[in-house]
Amino acid sequence: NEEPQGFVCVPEIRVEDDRTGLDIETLKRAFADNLFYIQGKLGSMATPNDYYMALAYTVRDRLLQRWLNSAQTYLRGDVKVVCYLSAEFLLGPHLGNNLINLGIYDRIEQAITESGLDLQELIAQEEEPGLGNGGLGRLAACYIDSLASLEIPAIGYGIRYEFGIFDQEIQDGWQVEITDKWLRYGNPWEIARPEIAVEVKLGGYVDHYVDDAGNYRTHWIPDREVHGVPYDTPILGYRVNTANTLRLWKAEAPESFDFQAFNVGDYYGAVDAKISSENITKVLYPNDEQVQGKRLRLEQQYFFVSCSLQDMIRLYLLENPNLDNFHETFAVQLNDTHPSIGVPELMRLLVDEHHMAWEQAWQITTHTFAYTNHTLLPEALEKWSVQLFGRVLPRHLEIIYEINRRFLDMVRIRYPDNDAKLASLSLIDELGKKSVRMAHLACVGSYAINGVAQLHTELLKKDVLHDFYALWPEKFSNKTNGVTPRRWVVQNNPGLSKLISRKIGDRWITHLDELRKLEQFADDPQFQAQWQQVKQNCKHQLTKQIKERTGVVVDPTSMFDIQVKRIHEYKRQHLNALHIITLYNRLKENPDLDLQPRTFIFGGKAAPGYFMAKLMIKLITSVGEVVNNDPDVRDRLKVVFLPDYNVTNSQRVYPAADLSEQISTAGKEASGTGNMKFSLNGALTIGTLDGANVEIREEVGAENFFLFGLTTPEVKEQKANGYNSWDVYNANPGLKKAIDMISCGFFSHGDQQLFKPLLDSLLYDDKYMLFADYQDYIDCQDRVGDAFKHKDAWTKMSILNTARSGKFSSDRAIREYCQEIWQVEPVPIELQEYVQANA
Ligand code: 6GP
Repeated sequence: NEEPQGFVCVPEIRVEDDRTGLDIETLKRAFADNLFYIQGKLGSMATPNDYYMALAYTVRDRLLQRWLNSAQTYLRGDVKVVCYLSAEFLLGPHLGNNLINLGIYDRIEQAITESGLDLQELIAQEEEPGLGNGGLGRLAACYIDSLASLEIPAIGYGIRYEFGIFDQEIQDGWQVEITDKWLRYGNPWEIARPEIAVEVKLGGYVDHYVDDAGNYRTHWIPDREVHGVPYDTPILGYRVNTANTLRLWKAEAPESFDFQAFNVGDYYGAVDAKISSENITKVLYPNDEQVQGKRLRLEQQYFFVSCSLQDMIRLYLLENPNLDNFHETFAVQLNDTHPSIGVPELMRLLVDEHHMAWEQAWQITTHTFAYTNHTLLPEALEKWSVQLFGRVLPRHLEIIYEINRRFLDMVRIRYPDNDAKLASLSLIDELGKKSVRMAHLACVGSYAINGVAQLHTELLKKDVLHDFYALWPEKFSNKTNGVTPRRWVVQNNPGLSKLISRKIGDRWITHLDELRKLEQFADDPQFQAQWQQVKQNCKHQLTKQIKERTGVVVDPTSMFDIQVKRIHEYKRQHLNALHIITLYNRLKENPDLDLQPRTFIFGGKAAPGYFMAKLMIKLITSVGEVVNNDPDVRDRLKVVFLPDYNVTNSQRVYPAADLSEQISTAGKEASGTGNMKFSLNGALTIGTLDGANVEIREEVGAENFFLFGLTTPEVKEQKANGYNSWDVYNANPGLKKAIDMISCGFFSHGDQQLFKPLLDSLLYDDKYMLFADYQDYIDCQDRVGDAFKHKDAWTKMSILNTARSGKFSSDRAIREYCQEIWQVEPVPIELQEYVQANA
């Protein structure tokens, strides 16, 4: 019968067929097939990207069965699912990670080599999805990796930005931002699901009325509606059958708009409306820890949260008759306050759309959400002016007022006649321009609140959220951050991984505490030599990359002293620069000084609107220009600014580090996660008692950590006692000289104005206490320089750093969240030989 049969009956899919087989010949054929049938190319005309795409599809085919089986298993009624709501997921490239997690890296490498190609080159083709700014977004990516690896049912919900974090170029020493067109050549890892798109309302007004049965009802009449289309990406666990879903929402104009406008002849008006709707997910706001009070940003937040909650409700109602036990199926984590609009949105969905009584809806809501705070910086605490809020989300503003009314009634009972308490706890800031405090909304609407390192959580309880802590101490707990050892050791440091596995087996990859077994070899000369060799290889690779990307030639035997992270005054990259200038001056005074050669490597992006941060980049590159080219230095110091620091580029950086710079002002860095990646890869830390540095030092031992600087209470005390940086400057000749050189144009071709804003902020304010910490930092760096000269002792410290960093696995962190906050259990996935086509 030659007639096409249609799809009346779809046959079952046999999964162990040519499309999923894992022997080398099958892999090679699948790769060639995909090149031909998907990319439409023959080898002779294929670009490197075509090859990458063909390989990506070959790998994707091999994880689809896990993905479908996982989804089907979770649909069963009795599974509790974690929903991680985050405006950012800084994933990094998928291909290498999926090869490792699937356990097919070596086979694929062989198949690709036998096809006459180079696997590393194909992996390098992938445009990374840079859908995040920094720590917060990267943490979300580590956490979804761990959730899948621990076989926890989970969905990551976020935004499919068309343009992620900008690409950074350095021109004439300044940062230049380039649009990140990451979707330009297509994205083989995502599958669009337009059939389950949802509608999101915006703007307009609210109608209150009594229905025929006498019930109070609310009707929100929006002035705009937008479609949310989910794009799903599989997130594979490490060597398990679990493949969870990352569901990112894209905004599209609803069809109806076009038709309406078409009928009245306003075709261009319709197109305008379409463009304006689609703008919602156009671009990631590139600010890290600095709120951008823009209407579009609020629309982004509401858009993805509403889509996600509607999606959860849809899924829930597939299996349940009503929403009464919604919170028993979903644990929803708010990754900072960006998704905290979820609290009034869930209330609206339950009360307005599903006609639930307020009290019951509030019970469900406050048993659904948990909130993680990621920063203590006041400029990062989100507030929305009531006026703007009411214009975008009129119904939510009403709901927030009602939540607040009930909340403050409770506060009044707890603190009678205490107006100050009411004002400080209220969801509405009444001072100046009235605004909604999103952190307060998150606290009131959540059953659990956590910080991301011990010190940070203590400071939350003491300062920022003190009044909430007094009210509900039982809601608070600490969950120290962690990073995934799959990406941050196995993938980015294969040499080290193999060395470790040869010594202690490979269970450490999922049980990172087992790295402790390395301690016994810390003094073993043979092991030390192997350890050094691995580090040296990594430094060679980075040296090559530095040459290619910046033209600077560095010495791989020098100490690699590295600071990579967003550029921020509180992170104090300029303190690091002052150290470089200080060493430079010593060499100028005494060219024959026996100085430990160092390569200073910086990387990081500045928010495009953050002038001071951009000036810090210019300072670093300017100092580099002078130092790198001064013959007196005789190459003993080199300064490199690696452009476009992102996940891909970072993977060469951590393994090559000798020294990790974690030098923020005490009390400012919530946790840090780069600090963990460095330590795991055997770098020693020079750091303040800030964020997770405190715990890293506790774990690795004070003798294996270079500590300097004021403590958090000391910072506070000095400020209270009228800290004056001008006096410190005048009293410290080394510091004074460094500052004066910048000021007189030594690093700026005589331009005395260029760095003035930066210097003025240091000399007349020094909010982040650089001058207060300067001398201690320099002294500590001298100890680092001396220690590095003793190769064996240094190597021992390096081994012990790796061996004792097991705590900083995101698996440990996720286990704590599962047990202490979400109350969820692993659900192992069975691989069925057949995927039921009609299931
Ligand atoms: C960051 C914190 O600055 C960093 O210390 C922490 O490790 C990371 O979050 C993960 O918890 N915060 C942000 O990136 C941010 O935007 C609003 O906070």
